[in-house]
Amino acid sequence: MGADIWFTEHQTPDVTLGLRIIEVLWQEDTPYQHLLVADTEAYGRLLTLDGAVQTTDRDEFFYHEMIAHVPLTIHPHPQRVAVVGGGDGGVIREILRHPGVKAAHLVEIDERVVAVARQFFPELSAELDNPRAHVHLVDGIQWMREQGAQAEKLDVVIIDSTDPVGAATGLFGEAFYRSVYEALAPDGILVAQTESPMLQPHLIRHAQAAMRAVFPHVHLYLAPVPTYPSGWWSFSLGSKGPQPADARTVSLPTRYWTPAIQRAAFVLPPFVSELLQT
Ligand code: AG3
Repeated sequence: MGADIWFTEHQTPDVTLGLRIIEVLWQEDTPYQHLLVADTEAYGRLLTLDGAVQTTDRDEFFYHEMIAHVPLTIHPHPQRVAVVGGGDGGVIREILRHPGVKAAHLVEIDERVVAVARQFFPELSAELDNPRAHVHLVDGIQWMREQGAQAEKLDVVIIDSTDPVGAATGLFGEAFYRSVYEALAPDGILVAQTESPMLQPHLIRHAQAAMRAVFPHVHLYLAPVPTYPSGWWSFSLGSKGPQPADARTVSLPTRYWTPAIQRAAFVLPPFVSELLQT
């Protein structure tokens, strides 16, 4: 039994997650947020930003596999992919498992997240040095606006943001989704993490409505992420054409994602589908 030191995330004013800490390895205030790395008894190494769990060594695969492989198999032939946020590199790692992908862009505003991930999360960040990965340490909102004017369009855009507070709020709105739409090729697909159906239903409703104002096809899918608020997470998918039912069956070295899990993830319980009716 370890020392009695706990990390506590105040997920809502009324709900917390507590993880027993073995050792705090790093803490700093970056220009954007408070960053902490610690080893925990239950979930291994932990990364938090402004007190919110971003990832742990033991449960990162649920989230990174489900945010990456779902759009990459629904798209018929993804070659150019961009991730906004996700400075830890976990989504890039999953994207690069698809041999057809020629370029995976990471657009992260906080260079300290990338640096700390390289130091403390070698398995997550290893693929950032892959020649197919391109790291841009800039504001994703601005970068996406500029992409619309580029001749080469993106096939898949993945928003791996923090919660919609502070700087990340703009990543959940109609204006940003419109710039993603402009940056996407004709078959393009957007996926964004959209928080917990149990604890943030209003946020899902808001993000889905904003996406529907821009994309002709909008879907929601669900997956467990044990250390995130309520342990159950949502992803919103906007598509210019390809549909979840068209997903290619590919074989990948995964621990949670499979083609059957993916099909099941789009089956929504009634209280969640009700959220989507405006
Ligand atoms: N980005 C989504 C984190 C949201 C978690 N929210 C919370 N704990 N309150 C994770 C980044 C992983 N690449």
